[in-house]
Order: sequence, then structure tokens, then C-alpha cells
Amino acid sequence: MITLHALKYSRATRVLWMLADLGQPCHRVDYDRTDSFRAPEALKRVHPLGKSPVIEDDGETIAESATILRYLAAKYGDDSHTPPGDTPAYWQHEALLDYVEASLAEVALQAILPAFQGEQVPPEARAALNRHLDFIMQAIDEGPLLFGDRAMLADIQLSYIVALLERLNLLTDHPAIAAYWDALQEQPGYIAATKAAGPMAPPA
Ligand SMILES: N[C@@H](CCC(=O)N[C@@H](CS)C(=O)NCC(=O)O)C(=O)O
Repeated sequence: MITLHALKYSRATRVLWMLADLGQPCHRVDYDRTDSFRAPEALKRVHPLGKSPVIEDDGETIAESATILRYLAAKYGDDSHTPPGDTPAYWQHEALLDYVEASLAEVALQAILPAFQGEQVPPEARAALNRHLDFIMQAIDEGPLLFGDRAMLADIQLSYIVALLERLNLLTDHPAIAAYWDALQEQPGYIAATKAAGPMAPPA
């Protein structure tokens, strides 16, 4: 069985969501956040970067949530979380899946971190975030999710950042993304994952 190292209020919920969709159990090892909301030292004994999620399976240790989602889809022969392989939508989806951690996360964190401390978000951070939110709004198009009404890997990947932005009232200028967040929360995998491990974002 897959072992999932799951930090509280973290990207690990993405993995739990995918496992729930696949109907696969896991051995979940939970880690509390430190007082400064960091990962505890114990996670460095799992992976040199000391972050979550990390999975262990068949003697392999795998980090990076997008890779873990792809790994799970491949392992269980699942093709229901990606558009069909011979369509432009397939590559649009691949790009969005990588976009979340490669491009969005850092920009979003520049706004999330001060907002989390109750500080004003610097105007340049807000402007950079808005550019990304406009891009995401275009990607959602008619919605309700990125590629219709069923969650793809990219939706699962995007959910964590969107949850934090919504929790910190950073989506008020982007009601279409707030509606997207509502639709994500109706997905069975999201419901199962958060029921098992608690909410993605810390409570107010
Ligand atoms: N790019 C990585 C990011 C992993 C990451 O930064 N995880 C956060 C939790 S959401 C973490 O472990 N933070 C604790 C820390 O840095 O101390 C992924 O997508 O898995």
C-alpha cells in the first residue's frame, strides 16, 4: 500500500483527493505544522527537502505533487483525469498541471504570505497575482471546472492555491474563480479527502 506523508493544511490533500477518486486506500502519516507554520524536522528524514506531499511505494520515494498525481494515474491505469491523448486539450491540460507549481505558486505566495500575517499585500504582488488570476479565469472559460464538470489532475493541483486565496479573501475581484472554488468543493474526491484529513486551508 502507498504511504503518504501528509502535512496538515497542505498540498498533500491533492494526493488524498486523487487516491479517493481512484478508490485506493493509503497508509497516511500525519505531521503537524510548527508554530511558524513550517514542516517539522521529521519530514527531512523522509525526503531531503522536508516538504509534503511525499509518497513511498514499492521502495521508491516520490516528491512533487504533480509527479505524484501523474504517478498514481499511471500506476492504476487511470485515464479519466486527463483529456484524451490525441486532442489539443491534452497538452493544454499538461501545461496547466505543470503551471500550478512552476509558475503560479511563487506568485500566489507573494500575496498569500503577507495576507496570512494580516498584512497589506504589496501592490506589485497584487498586480502579479491578478495577471495569473486573469489567466486562470480564461482557462476556466465556461467551467464549471477546467475541462468541463469532472475534475482533471490540473483541477486537483490548482485546488490548494485557490483554497488559500479564497480563505484570505484574495478572490474578491475574480468571482469566476470563486465560483470555480465552489465547484471544486462539490467534487466527491475533494469531499472524501477533506473529510479524512481536514480542510486544505487553515481556519480563519
Ligand atoms: N512543489 C512542491 C511543493 C511542496 C511544498 O512546498 N509543500 C509545503 C506544504 S503545502 C510544505 O511542505 N511546506 C513546509 C515548509 O516548507 O516548511 C509540490 O508541489 O509538492
